[in-house]
Amino acid sequence: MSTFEFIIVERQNAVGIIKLNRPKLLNALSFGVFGEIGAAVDDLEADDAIGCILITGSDKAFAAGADIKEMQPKGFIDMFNEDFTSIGGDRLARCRKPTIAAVAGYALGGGCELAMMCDIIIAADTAKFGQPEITLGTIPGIGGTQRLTRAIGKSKAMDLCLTGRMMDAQEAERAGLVSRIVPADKLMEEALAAAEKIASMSYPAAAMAKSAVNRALETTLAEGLAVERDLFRSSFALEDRSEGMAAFIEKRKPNNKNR
Ligand code: CO8
Repeated sequence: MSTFEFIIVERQNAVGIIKLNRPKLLNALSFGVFGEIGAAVDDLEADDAIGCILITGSDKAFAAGADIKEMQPKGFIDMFNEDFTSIGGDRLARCRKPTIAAVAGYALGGGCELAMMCDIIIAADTAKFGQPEITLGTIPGIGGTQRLTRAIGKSKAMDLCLTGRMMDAQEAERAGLVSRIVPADKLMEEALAAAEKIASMSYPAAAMAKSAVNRALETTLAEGLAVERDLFRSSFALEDRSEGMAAFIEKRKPNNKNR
């Protein structure tokens, strides 16, 4: 089990919670923070008791971006040599277990990119999303031009990446970036309820659904439909599938064994 300086990791029932914990710097994502997120995902993914991972920040900021003070003195070769896509950052996107970002306050730059690495973004009504890197003379580096464009389309992604403006929770929901908006004081309650619901499902079925939805972003419709069909058929090899249908017929809750 890893120990952490910049994040707090808790387990609540079957949910693993990663809370970014640099409140004075609005959870600025230093290389240390990214490394710890990666280690926490490793731990939670390996833990059979965990069925869903929830990442969150503070009331004021999910994360206000990569740590500008840490990056400022670096040159091209420093950033070229930093493996910032495989640590923490993209590690979350490669997590096999379902992931939720619970976002209140600022989710800017790397913060917005971190949220977009999750399967679902639940936003407090205080959430603000943006890719302000252009104002610093740089561009998004861990998915802001790619995942954002796929999520909200070219025109709005260009608008955000070229002007650096922020969009509020309502605009983000209309644009399809977030799945739902909840009152700020209910964010953790609602996000945890969603995470616990997901964790109560058959884990292999959830992994299949996640894998199939993600494939939709990477491939043609015909190829994606073929993948979906194969995974659907494969689910008939699961004990949980047989149990789930029997439970429906017998009007009782399924007893998932995650196999
Ligand atoms: N990095 C470092 N420190 C930060 C950051 C940041 N991203 N954001 C805020 N802080 C610090 C401030 O410097 C301040 O520290 P101090 O008290 O020591 O001066 C403290 O947090 C509080 O911030 P503010 O006083 O500025 O708070 P305000 O409420 O006035 O403003 C804002 C809040 C609007 C969020 C403002 O802080 C802001 O604009 N922050 C920067 C946002 C930004 O530009 N983010 C993009 C960063 S670049 C990036 O994310 C590239 C990602 C590519 C991947 C890289 C992998 C390594």
